[in-house]
Amino acid sequence: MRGRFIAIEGLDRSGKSTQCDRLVAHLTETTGNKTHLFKFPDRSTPMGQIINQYLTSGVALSDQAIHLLFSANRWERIEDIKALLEKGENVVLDRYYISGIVYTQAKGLERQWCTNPDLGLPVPDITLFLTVSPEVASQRGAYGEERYEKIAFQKRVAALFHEVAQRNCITVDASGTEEEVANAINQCVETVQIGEALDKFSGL
Ligand code: FDM
Ligand code: MG
Repeated sequence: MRGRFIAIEGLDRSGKSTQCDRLVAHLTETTGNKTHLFKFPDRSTPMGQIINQYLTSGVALSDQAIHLLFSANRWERIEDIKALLEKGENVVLDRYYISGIVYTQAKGLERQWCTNPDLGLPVPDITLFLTVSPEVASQRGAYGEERYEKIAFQKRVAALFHEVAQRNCITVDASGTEEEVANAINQCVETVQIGEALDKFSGL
């Protein structure tokens, strides 16, 4: 049987990375199979390095160009992800195409335009959306260091995330303790049915 394919989405400083690490450990233990974490953007690739410069040092790129780079950065890792799933290993994603779409749409670009480059990517078995208010997130360590970590922008992203999550995600309250959030995530993940074939993303 193929591995489990789980994505975690949320605002900046919603605790995604911590929870992804915990979920990897949990899946390794409970399924007995290797579990891999992929983080998007993957800043280690050549495209990821341009993305990193854009996020951290204000390199100028048009909204369209950076959007396509974020999407290309997913496509450049997808064959590796599929191969692991087919071997029966699990894959956890720290952000995926929903982040890609809502962060760019929050800048004022059209939903359909934002969606197009990601059409055809494999759909996760479950996408968890960690909710935390932009105000609470902004109190967390090192907030404001990166380009999008501004409350007004995060509020626009949050509104889009909430709308999209209704049909595409399981929402998890991420304002509790690390332990409480991890338990809620583990419960959601246990109920997931794993189909043999991966669906192809056809829109939100
Ligand atoms: N981000 C992330 C996007 O704007 N588009 C994308 O496709 C992805 C994957 O990049 F503000 C934004 C979200 C965030 C920033 O992500 C860096 P991390 O997860 O904070 O490293
Ligand atoms: Mg961030």
